[in-house]
Amino acid sequence: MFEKKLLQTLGFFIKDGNIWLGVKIGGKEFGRGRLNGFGGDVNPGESIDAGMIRELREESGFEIVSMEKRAIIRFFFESEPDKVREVHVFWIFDCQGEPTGSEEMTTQQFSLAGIGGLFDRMWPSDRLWLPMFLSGKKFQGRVLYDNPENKKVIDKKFWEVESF
Ligand code: 6OG
Repeated sequence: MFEKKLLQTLGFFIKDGNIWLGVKIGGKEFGRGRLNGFGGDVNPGESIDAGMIRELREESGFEIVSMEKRAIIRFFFESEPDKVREVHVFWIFDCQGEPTGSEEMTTQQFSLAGIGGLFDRMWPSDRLWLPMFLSGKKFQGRVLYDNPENKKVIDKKFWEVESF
């Protein structure tokens, strides 16, 4: 079994044809400089939903009004064989407040129509599952990378689910 399971959230706020993304500028080295949705580790004793709400507030300043879980993706790295990152991915429909960003993340909105042009700035497996996410499907998946520095996708599998 995997000795270390990191339970994490990842949320994409999508409204009026735009998607809000952040660039990690501080915090842990993992994923720094990449465009990504917002999220992070779920705290001990915290629900996954509450973790998502807190992370978006902390990283972007937005307060979630409505959201839905759409995917659970387990990310593995060959270089860390005993570790799995179980990432719960949310579609965020509506938020209140202003995007302030934070010391850890910048907050920017992009046209959803141009998402294909952003894949080069994201984690390399995002182009494999983000279109499925954006089409509104519910799914689970697993992705195996070589290591967090090189970020080469070795294997991947995604399958639709009715519910979680
Ligand atoms: P911190 O460890 O910085 O939060 N995350 C990933 N997102 C994508 N798109 N691809 C991955 O492939 C990911 N692994 C983790 C979960 C990490 C944040 O990054 C997400 C969290 O939102 C490896 O606290």
